[in-house]
Amino acid sequence: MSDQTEVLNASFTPRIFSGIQPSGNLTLGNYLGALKRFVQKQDEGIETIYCLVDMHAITVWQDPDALKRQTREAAAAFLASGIDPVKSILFNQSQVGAHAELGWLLNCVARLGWMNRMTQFKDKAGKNAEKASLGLYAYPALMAADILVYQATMVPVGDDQKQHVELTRDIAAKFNHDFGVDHFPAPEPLIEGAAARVMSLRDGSKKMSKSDPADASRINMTDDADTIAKKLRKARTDAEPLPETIDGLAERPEARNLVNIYAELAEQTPSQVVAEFAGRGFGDFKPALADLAVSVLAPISGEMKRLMDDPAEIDRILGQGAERADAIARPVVEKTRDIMGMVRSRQV
Ligand code: AQP
Repeated sequence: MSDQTEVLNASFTPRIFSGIQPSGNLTLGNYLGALKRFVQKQDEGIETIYCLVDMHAITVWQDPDALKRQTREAAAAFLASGIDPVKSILFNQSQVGAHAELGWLLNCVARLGWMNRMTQFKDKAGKNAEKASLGLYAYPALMAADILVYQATMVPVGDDQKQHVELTRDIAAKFNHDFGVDHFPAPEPLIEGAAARVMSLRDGSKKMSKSDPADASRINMTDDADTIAKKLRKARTDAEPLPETIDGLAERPEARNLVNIYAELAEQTPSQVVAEFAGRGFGDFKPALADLAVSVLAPISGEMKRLMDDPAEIDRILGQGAERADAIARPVVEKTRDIMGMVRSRQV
């Protein structure tokens, strides 16, 4: 962090914001890259705000009934992973209108050239960019609003989201500069751990993603023990045994991915994992990894099922979280409008 950023951020309450799209089954990538970190941060005594970003999910088509189910299921995944809705604020984005409102204001600050550099749009829109929604293109400005509407100073994310958090800093800096204020902090991406980018089980060059059409490419947080074992058994690897040191994994993306997953699940470093399995083949390693993954995920998926039996309770938690989130976000949006010169005379 530069000295200037440090001075700026020191004038804001330390606050963490992050979100996950309820656009399908949450994956082991979401768990290791995001949820597990969210729980650690919650327990570090910093204010933590976590959001199911349903307005991001609809940047690609979502069946309305499925979106509701996925939102509740994602909330259940947060709670089952250890998010305490008293310690943390947990809600879905669309229930706090300030996100969309600040999103528009920031659309008018962000530059087209910045958006054109965003790799996620290129990946998701693919060759058919003309047919992609305008929302998919503007997604990073809404993400900036999600973070800045809480004046959040830290954003725990997987490695794939780093570019979006950097863009958020650019938008915040341009706003502060254009209006001569220190209204927004420069949020820091927190990217930690061996599994900051969990890769697809079928292709070590692609990240594990909940919207990958191939279910075998990922482990879903709700997969049962047999499914997890089967997916890992079939995971693409090479024929070599595991090397003596992690340097030996440099040109072996699929093997490296499985070692990183093992390390993160076992709370070890990749070097420790390689030292334990050195010289052994995947016939030994994959079943050990499957047992470990099941031991971590089975209690979480069991608790998710229990929570999903009472969707009204999940809705109550999200509603209460939205109230608390709105109390922080509303004054920030109002101040933003004041700074930008919009008349505010309505009595509320
Ligand atoms: N494979 C991954 N490895 C590590 N972290 C990951 N995250 C997602 N996939 C991995 C982290 O999870 C958080 C929420 O991401 P998201 O679901 O909102 O969006 P995404 O990054 O676009 O994830 P998906 O699974 O690929 O979603 P779809 O398929 O709907 O686009 C973020 O912190 C992300 O880094």
